[in-house]
Amino acid sequence: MKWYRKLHWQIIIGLILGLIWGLLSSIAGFNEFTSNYVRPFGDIFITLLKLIAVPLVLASLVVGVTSLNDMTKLSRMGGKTIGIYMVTTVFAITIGLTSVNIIQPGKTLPEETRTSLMESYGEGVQERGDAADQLLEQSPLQFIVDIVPENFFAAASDNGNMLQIVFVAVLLGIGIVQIPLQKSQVLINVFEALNDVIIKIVDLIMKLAPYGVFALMAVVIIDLAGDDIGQALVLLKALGWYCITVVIGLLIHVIVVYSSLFKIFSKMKLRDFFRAIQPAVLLGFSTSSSVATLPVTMERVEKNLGVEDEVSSFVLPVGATINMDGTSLYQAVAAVFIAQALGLDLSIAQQLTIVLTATLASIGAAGVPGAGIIMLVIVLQAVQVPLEGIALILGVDRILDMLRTAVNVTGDAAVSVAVAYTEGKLGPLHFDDDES
Ligand code: DAS
Repeated sequence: MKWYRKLHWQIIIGLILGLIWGLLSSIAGFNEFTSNYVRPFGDIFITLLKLIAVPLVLASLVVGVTSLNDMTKLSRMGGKTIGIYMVTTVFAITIGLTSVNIIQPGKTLPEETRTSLMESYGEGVQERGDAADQLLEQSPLQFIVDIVPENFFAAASDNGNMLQIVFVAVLLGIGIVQIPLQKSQVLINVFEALNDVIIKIVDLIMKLAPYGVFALMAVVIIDLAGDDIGQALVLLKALGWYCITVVIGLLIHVIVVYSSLFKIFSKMKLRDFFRAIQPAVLLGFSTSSSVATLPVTMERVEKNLGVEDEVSSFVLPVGATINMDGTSLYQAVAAVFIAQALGLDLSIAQQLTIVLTATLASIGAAGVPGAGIIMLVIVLQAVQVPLEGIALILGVDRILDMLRTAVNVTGDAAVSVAVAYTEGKLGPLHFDDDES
């Protein structure tokens, strides 16, 4: 099989060509053409993946729950899953805080710039302030209340509410196993067949990935650069350091935390792990959506990492919404960067508050593009950093969203390996040499 026929190479080529197209478009001034005739293909691709995410989660979770022949397994696995997810999230935030306090990207701005930023950042992000007020009017446990949908079909239509789909699917699965098998078998067969059909549809959609990813990257570049690249040079330099801080934090987290996780559970080599889930990580990067990537994450975790579907169909949908190591690390860095850029010093107590609020904010963030920066308002409000500072980092948020979503997807897959290993449901690794 020639290398360029392999899907992940095609996705990488799509990414690179998209970057080149975006830069040429900004420099040669045909952004309007790109926006009108390239952007739609990226939108179609993401929409297709979101279309398939809800039926996939429903079918795979019902199949997963009904295959757990005794309910104790579900509660045991649920507790283990949530526990490991929370531990990796706290590690992520701690790594984020350490890197931003050592590199101090916000302090690369000249003193006079920081002072003027503190004065001038009052306009332009009021709507984020409103979002913050709404979020903060809610009780801290509102995100738990939001898990229970009052109407399944309404929940199924709102992609960001994947937790509600998870809730209904688990409830449906528990209901099915409570009735005699000869009655429920027909229903289980239907969901198993539906699950297989959906995985086939995912394969079809994935054939469009290189084209969708090309469009997504081109659009990211023209949105970031705009028409006049020179206007924000000083801020760009500070933003460059800010992005470097996030990237270093994410790399440390992935290399240190996930390889440590594998040393304790499964002895899997990080190299093999990434080779198995590479298309899902790349897709998370290009779509900035854990939910849209979920179908591919599930396929790679089951088919290549050897995680049995009764584990993956529970661990992954839950992880795609509440486990966002990349997002929580990013929120810690962003909050401190904005404080630094506005000339504010945060006390240790305030930084410890960031650990709690970034954990909650990442749990509450939906697995869709941009969710992390919206939930960042909770963290900023908790440490009295002006919300207006979000305007500073908006321009580069999409690129960081791509990186943190790739880490979010990686974290979900890593924890599914750990949970499967402790459940004795981890089979051998499998690499598709003939991957198309
Ligand atoms: N884009 C979100 C996701 O899908 C993460 C984020 O916005 O921080 O995981």
